[in-house]
Amino acid sequence: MSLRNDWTREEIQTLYDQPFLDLVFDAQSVHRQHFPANIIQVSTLLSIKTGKCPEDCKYCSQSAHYDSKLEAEKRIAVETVIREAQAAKDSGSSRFCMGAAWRNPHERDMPYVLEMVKEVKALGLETCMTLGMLNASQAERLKDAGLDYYNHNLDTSREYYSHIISTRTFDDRLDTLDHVRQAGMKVCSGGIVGLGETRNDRVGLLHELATLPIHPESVPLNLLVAVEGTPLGDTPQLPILEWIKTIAVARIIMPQSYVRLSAGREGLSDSEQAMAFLAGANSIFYGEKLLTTPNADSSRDDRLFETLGLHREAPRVD
Ligand code: SAM
Ligand code: DTB
Ligand code: SF4
Repeated sequence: MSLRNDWTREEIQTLYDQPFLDLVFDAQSVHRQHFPANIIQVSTLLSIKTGKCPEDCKYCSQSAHYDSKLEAEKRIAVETVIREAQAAKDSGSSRFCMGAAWRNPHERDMPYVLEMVKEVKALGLETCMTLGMLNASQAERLKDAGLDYYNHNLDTSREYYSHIISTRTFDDRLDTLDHVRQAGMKVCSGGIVGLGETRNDRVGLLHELATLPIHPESVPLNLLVAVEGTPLGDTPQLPILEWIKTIAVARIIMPQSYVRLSAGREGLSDSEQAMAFLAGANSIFYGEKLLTTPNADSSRDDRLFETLGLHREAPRVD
């Protein structure tokens, strides 16, 4: 199947409406046309500046608007980041993703993040950052320092966006993605399911991602981690099969993108994760913590890889 950027919402809806086994079978078939079977890309996350974020994302433990009991931390030292990155490499991760709870990086933060990119890259890891909105010049400087990927999620449909975040717009997100592309970096962009959105919003999110001029190379699909103290702290869990369907549809409409099982893996059984891989997911976040919430246990992930006969992808560094 060739790459398409003209998917309609109706076509995406129709994919969701197929019998579950047909959908998962098609997704795995598409997956095998574009990727080697049984290879999973593994990323490790680190929060380089935690909490007190001025944005009001209703799901987030780090927003200053809510009382999530999270302990805020100032920027952590570059040496600490490098130590963590080396440990991530030693445990088999190919990409190191550094996240900051900023609306956007200030100019005074740029030397700090640029140095970090250079040093993490020098370890032979792929580099990724998620720092909020970027202007064109910041994107270019990150690219020049050696940043491979920039993570900036669309998170939900355009229509539902203002129900979840009021301090920025959906178009602000698209502008940053455009700056990242123009600078020549790879795009990591996906979303969250289980925010209380409808199926139609999930269709809308996938439609926005799959009709970008170039598909994001990496599509993280997060299952809401309901954090106490945030407005979504009591949200009932989305049925897991709906999440698996979302993965399968993403795999079919963006066949060359890595689809990442992101937040929310901690509570899933081995069989549920195996089904997500069958539906075409081929990437995970590995390590004890995501940014601020617990992740699936590393030794459990190692056993799961062993049981399923999955192998880690090596870093793809130039
Ligand atoms: N501040 C930056 C931003 O929002 O772009 C980067 C960090 S932010 C934590 C990165 C992504 O993590 C969000 O876009 C969202 O998709 C995901 N995320 C944050 N909190 C989450 C939660 N409680 N459950 C699931 N995903 C979450
Ligand atoms: C993404 O889509 N998910 C990651 C990464 N990109 C930065 C973050 C998940 C955060 C989950 C909540 C937390 O640990 O704070
Ligand atoms: Fe801030 Fe990002 Fe959390 Fe939103 S998701 S509150 S922008 S850290």
